[in-house]
Amino acid sequence: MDTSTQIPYLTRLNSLTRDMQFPPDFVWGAATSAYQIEGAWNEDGKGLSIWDTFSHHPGAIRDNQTGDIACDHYHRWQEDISLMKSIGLKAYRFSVAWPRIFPQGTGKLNPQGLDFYQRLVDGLLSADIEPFITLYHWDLPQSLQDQGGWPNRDTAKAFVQYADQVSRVLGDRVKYWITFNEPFIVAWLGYLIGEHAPGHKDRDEMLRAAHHLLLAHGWSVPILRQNAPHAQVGITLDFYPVTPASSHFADRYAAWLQDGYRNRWLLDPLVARGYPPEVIQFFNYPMDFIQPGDLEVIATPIDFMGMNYYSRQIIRARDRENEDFTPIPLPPPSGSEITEMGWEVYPQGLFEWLTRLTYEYRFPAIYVTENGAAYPDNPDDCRIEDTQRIHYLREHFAQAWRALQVGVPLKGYFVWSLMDNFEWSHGYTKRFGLIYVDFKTQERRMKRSAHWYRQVIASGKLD
Ligand code: GCO
Repeated sequence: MDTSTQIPYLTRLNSLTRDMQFPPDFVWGAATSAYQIEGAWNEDGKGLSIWDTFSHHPGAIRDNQTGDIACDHYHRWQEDISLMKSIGLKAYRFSVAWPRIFPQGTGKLNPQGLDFYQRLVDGLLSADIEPFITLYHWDLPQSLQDQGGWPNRDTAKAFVQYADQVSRVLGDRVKYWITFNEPFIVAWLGYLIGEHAPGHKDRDEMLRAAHHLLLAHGWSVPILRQNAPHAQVGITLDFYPVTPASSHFADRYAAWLQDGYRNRWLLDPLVARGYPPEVIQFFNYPMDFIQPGDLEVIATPIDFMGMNYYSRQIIRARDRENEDFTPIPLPPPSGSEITEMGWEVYPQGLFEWLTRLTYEYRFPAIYVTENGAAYPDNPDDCRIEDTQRIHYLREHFAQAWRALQVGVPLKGYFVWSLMDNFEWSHGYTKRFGLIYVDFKTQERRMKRSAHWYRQVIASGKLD
């Protein structure tokens, strides 16, 4: 069935997007992460990660689900590569599970863990799919958390050893390296809000964790370049346009603070601007964990910025009249489209951030390393007609195309996610995949969006 007959806005968009041609070398991909798909949590010498521990705490995850099995990708990776091939993906972004490589975080290496990623990389290359490795997508070895985790500076040193080891072995075959995925989320949800592993609620831990994540990144950039001679090295941050709730000065200032806290806190140090001073001052942060030379290390130039984009935030000041500028997030405006996560669909924000990263921050290359949406898919459809996901992706791809027209050095785009998977504290209740996974049988089925994406990739245009 033609989706445009079902949904009027698709018809409208079809006529607008007829000529949206992408460059022939545009890297169309899909992304996943180790803990969300691999399963095999205690196999072949793997050590425990903080997510193994956290997800086993009763009440931590929706319905007490865990990533013990997840998509069982550790055993089904060949089938998964075949599916990638059917979609026609040019690239695949995945993460390496640190506790498979160093079960205790440092020290004794587990060669079986490395072997898994060698097989995966070789399989991808022989299917003509470019591997993009993320070294850290949140699954810290538990033994490093036992020694303090990211708030402890030694964890950053351990990361460098791990990055060195992985890139020594895979550096001859893997060109694209992403040090960290969303370090803000690691520090904020993990150490301040407690919604993610390790579940702590401590402001100082959050600040230290964020700093050490950046430091680990900066230290490992030259090592990756040394071990992978043609390496392109970057980092992935999550970005949100922040819109003031009104034009009142207090709301605008609160939005600026939120932008500093949520976006620029990690972005500005990466480009040698240091931590945003207005945020430090407003929240009265102690910055005593910064040692001489740290900011220079963090600002080591990178080859590309990875951008994860999902939605925006609308912010008001806590108390306008009494000049309390504390940023308060508001729900999406009434009538706006939202995804199953409750996130407002705001495609123009992708354009806003791509242009900002280009013209304000001057990154030489940018990849959208994640973008996608959760919607309730109906498995009883023999074809899973996920028209809302197609609509979401089409609208965002169109903004990427717009950005290319104004000179943004956007090189590629990774849909989140290749397949339905373990969505952190939401367990298996939120499906982001292009591929439907039946978690009881592990059967995979391409959704309509995967077929649609295959056509976009094959033609290089939105039609
Ligand atoms: C993130 C992560 C992914 C999520 C995705 C959907 O951005 O939170 O990189 O692991 O699954 O973003 O929430």
